[in-house]
Amino acid sequence: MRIDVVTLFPDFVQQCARFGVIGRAVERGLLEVEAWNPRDHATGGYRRVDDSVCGGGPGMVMLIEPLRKTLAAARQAVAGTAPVIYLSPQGQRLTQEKVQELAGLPRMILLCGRYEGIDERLIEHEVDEELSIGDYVLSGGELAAAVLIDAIGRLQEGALGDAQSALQDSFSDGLLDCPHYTRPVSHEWGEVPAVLLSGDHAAINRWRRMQSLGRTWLRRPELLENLTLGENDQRLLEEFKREHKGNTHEQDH
Ligand code: 9WO
Repeated sequence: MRIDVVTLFPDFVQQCARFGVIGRAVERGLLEVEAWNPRDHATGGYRRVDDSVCGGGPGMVMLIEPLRKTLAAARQAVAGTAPVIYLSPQGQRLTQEKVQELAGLPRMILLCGRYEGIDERLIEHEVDEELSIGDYVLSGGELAAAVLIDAIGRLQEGALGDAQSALQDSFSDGLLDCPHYTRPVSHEWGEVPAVLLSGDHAAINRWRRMQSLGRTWLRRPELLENLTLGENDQRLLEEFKREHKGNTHEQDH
């Protein structure tokens, strides 16, 4: 997969693709990340990429033409259509389902704004989708682009080792992850749950599923509203709720 990023800070974006799982995916040719700087396509002595806000108000707005030329250059770089995705607080909220959809594309172009934003006419004519990683305003779209590159990059086939299969990701089925433990088995802060030491993989998988369901119920119940749980999952969640109520009752005394 190839991701082209239009950004005033290309070094930042390239650095984000150099480490860990994403760095290895790039080294293995599973992922390609290219950055394009609108300042390279700005004209005039000052190579302006922004201008004052029409109607007055604080800050600056990114100009149409440098972005238009940069997008044209990015499209021309590699054949094939690529959706243009603008990272903005006004976008559709990013979900794992959306990440999985995007991870299946051969190419995409990410557009990162700065200042107060981008001239609306550029968005209307060039942007296919707006995506938000959360309801907060950052200094620019680059960190959101880095999040998207990471979430998509780790889903590229071969990016994760077998032991880290993305298919095991709890969020891949809409649930929160189960707790994880490592050595020492005994610590002043507690013991590793015995089931994880039992070698009984069916029991371990059952415990992990119950923990994912239970944690989702406790911490993000709204996620369960979007899911249709099978009979087994419903039984596991009920068992978790009974145990949780029992523990909470103990804690009250
Ligand atoms: C700046 C600003 C200042 C005062 C009042 C309102 C304001 N809105 C903005 C603003 O949205 N600036 C953006 C900066 C313009 C587009 C790029 N920037 C950005 C993207 N900030 N936060 C994001 C972002 C992207 C994806 N998901 C969450 C946040």
